[in-house]
Amino acid sequence: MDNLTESQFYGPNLGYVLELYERYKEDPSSVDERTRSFFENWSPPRIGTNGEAVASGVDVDKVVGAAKYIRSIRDFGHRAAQLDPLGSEPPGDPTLDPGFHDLSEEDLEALPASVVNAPGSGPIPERTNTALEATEELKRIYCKTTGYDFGHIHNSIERFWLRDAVEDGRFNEVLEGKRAKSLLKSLTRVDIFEKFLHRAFLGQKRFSIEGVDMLVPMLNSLVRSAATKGTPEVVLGMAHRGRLNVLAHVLDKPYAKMFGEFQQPDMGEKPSVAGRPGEGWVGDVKYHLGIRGYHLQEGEEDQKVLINLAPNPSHLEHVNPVVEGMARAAQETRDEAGPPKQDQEASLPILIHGDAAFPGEGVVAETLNLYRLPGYETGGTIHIITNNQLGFTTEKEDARSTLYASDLAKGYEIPVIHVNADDPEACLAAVRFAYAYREEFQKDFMIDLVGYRRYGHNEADEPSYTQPKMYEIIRSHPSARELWAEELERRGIISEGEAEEMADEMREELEEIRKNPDDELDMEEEVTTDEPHTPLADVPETAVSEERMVELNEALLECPEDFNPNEKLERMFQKVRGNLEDGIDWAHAEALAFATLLEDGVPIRITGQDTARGTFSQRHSILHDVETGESYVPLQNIPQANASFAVHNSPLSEIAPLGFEYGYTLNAQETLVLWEAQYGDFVNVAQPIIDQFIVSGQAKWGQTSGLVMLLPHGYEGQGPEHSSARLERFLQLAAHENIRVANCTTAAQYFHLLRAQAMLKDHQRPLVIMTPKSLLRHPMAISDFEEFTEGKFRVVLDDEEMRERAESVERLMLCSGKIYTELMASEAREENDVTAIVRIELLYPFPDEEVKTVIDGYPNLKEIVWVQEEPKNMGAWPTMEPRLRKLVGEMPLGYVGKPPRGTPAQGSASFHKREHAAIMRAAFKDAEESREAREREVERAG
Ligand SMILES: Cc1ncc(C[n+]2csc(CCOP(=O)(O)OP(=O)(O)O)c2C)c(N)n1
Repeated sequence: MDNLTESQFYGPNLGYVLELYERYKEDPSSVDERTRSFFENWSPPRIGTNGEAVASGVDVDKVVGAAKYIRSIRDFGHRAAQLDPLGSEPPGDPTLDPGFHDLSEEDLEALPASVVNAPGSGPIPERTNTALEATEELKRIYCKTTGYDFGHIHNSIERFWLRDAVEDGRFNEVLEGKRAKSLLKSLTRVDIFEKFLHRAFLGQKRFSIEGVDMLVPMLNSLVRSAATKGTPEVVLGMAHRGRLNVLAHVLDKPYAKMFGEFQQPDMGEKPSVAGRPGEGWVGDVKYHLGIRGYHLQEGEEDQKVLINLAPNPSHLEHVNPVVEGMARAAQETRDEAGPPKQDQEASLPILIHGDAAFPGEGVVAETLNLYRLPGYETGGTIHIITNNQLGFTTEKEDARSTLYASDLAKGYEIPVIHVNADDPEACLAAVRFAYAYREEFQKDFMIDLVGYRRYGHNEADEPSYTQPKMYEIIRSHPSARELWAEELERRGIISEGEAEEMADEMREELEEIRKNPDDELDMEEEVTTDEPHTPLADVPETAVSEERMVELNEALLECPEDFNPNEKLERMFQKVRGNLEDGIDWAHAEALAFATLLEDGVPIRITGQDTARGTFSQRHSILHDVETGESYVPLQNIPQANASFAVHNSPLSEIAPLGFEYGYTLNAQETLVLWEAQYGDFVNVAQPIIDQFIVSGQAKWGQTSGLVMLLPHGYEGQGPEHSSARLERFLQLAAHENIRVANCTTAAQYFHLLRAQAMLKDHQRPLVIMTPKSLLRHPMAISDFEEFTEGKFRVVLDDEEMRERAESVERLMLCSGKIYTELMASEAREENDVTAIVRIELLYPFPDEEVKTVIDGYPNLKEIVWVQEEPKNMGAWPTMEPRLRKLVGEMPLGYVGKPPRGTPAQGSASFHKREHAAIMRAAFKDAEESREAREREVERAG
């Protein structure tokens, strides 16, 4: 127990009591009656020399104790709330006992409510007289079936808003008449649908919602709020749990369609949601499928909300950043120059989480961290944890180190409501609360919906192997529908037997649809109609006229009159970018590509770690005034622009930022969206987003994306984590033209490639570009002006010098990326007049025809060698080898590069140098030398 002294009392409470006392003395009627009668027998304490209160006529400790007691109820009341429908004992808290504060009922009875509440301290003192009444009322509010967990919110305006909203009960509604019955109807649909599926499709996985049934009415309430507000889109992300019920009762997916999917579990042949049968289509299990459906607010045509349920992979929680990106894209308009214009009311993101996955998966924290960042904020996401108190078979003690499943949210100052899933009115109050908070503060809100899981993890799983006691309780625990029906009977809103009639009707309806499914199938559904074949070999024309280029370049070099640029940067810009005729380097080419696209009306968004400046100090897309620190973005200010340009530094993470950009592309198909990795090596941190969305989204869900990934790649002696963007992984994942993978070597090639990607709107595919580091400024990567004003992206670059004397060429070196510049610069090249060096700039889709044409153009070839700087088990070789073998027929095909390794690059710069010199030597060894001898050459260098 706290050892309170009077001196501790000196502070806000004493000040307040004294102030109240002064008011009372001046005008007794200015305080309420209870306070008046209290002051009649009270004399103020004297203040000691150190400011402490000494000797008073009132027991100051009691006042302090009461104030602390009230504070404890507000902050820790949730620990005593009955949150578990299965009736487990709440953890409680000693401070929730008045005795802890040395208070008896009589003490509290003797204090007026206002004495222990500072002015403006909420609505409770207004409706109670004594401190006893006030504390009892507070306990009724804070310790019932809702736990208000707000103690971590520091902002005082938010804190007071939250406290007042809880205590004046503005979101509570005791449901009556039609509204109470409508909820029963909704719970009946939820419950009977699951029971029907359970019986009709025995043993099939459906990840039943039962135990957190209120999720459906809660989501519908949120959608209605959005509709009333005029929000055109709700973006919803969730994993397997309860998804079928949400599809049926929030998105109105026809039952017949769902039954069809149960009867035909093989989704490979007949896609049911997006896409169509075709090459590459493989479909997905039914509880991962996305869908877009419309909600129409009754009677009002203009209150139509698109509910966009993102398809999700099994990888729990990884859909979170994708949903945020989709929501942000829906909130922005991009058809004018400048930054995009965001309207946070234009979409509402909702994320449903599992109680084991939320605290467990790192992507959750990464995504939460985005919610107030300028490039990522979406005006607040509403989170609901469908907390069934189990993860598969794992109990919470093994799943998290915190009391609540939601505790991670506290670190982000997200208010949390825990609510008992068997109290429907409390659940609905929680979503109203969440929606209003988002409206007020444009921040995330968390609802921890505490329920249970009726069956095992899936319906074929036996839960009593692992949780025998829990399932003993669950077996006899009535459903939310049954409990609500009982309550309505008790309140006299429905008659006995009415609830069962409702349930019977629903059963009959479902039975009827199962028998005659065709009657129901007339649903509006959006289907992707993208062509499966997207050869980038049909490269679009992307050259830009001289005049346009010069004008855009001038506009890019302009700054406002009163802007004070960094002098060094300004000098560098004028020198390197001042005259296009002097040649154009990589970053300059990128800026020009962006400028031309903006003029063409293509919006652009580019993000990544330190992307605004560029990791290698090459981009400088935001300039900073040296006097004022103000920033200026040339691409947002060129007068020719007809679309928006957004550039943002991302937080230091990969999964969530990449997932976000992928999501953004889905809802902004007209926009060129680029994500840049700091070094390409770090892209593997985002591997689940690549595997589960970027490369497979089309095959699983018919979902196309034009996302561009810029991945710095190249061996420059900087060690294992600053060398390789893991080209081999992308090439391994490439199939059925699901992505494009390029490793280009010149600024002009990069320029055309970016423009081509933006122009291939009807054939969108993610584009992976291995981008350079040293090549950013390498003379061989600088392109002549004419290369921009003529031509287009070339998938293969022939050896122009040797082409002139093709007859004399006996060896053909094929390579991709930076190693080309090294091969060209090596002494051996000068001495060797029988070897041509050809670059493959587009590695996937593999341009076999173009490569074949080049090969055929050298009639006297004796050997073809693939040269790369990566180890043999990495880089392009593992995927090039079978493709080239098919092309070259009997011709010997050799490999020159590093031996196979477990790590992509060497740890020391000198080792790197030795090895690269050996690769150069081996590459130019002529055909008489055996392949093994060449490989030994490189191995010896190690
Ligand atoms: C990243 C990841 N790890 C593991 C799994 C396997 N898995 C599927 S569901 C599940 C339990 C999830 O528990 P919870 O988050 O509480 O959701 P619930 O199924 O109980 O609703 C597990 C471990 C997965 N799908 N994804």
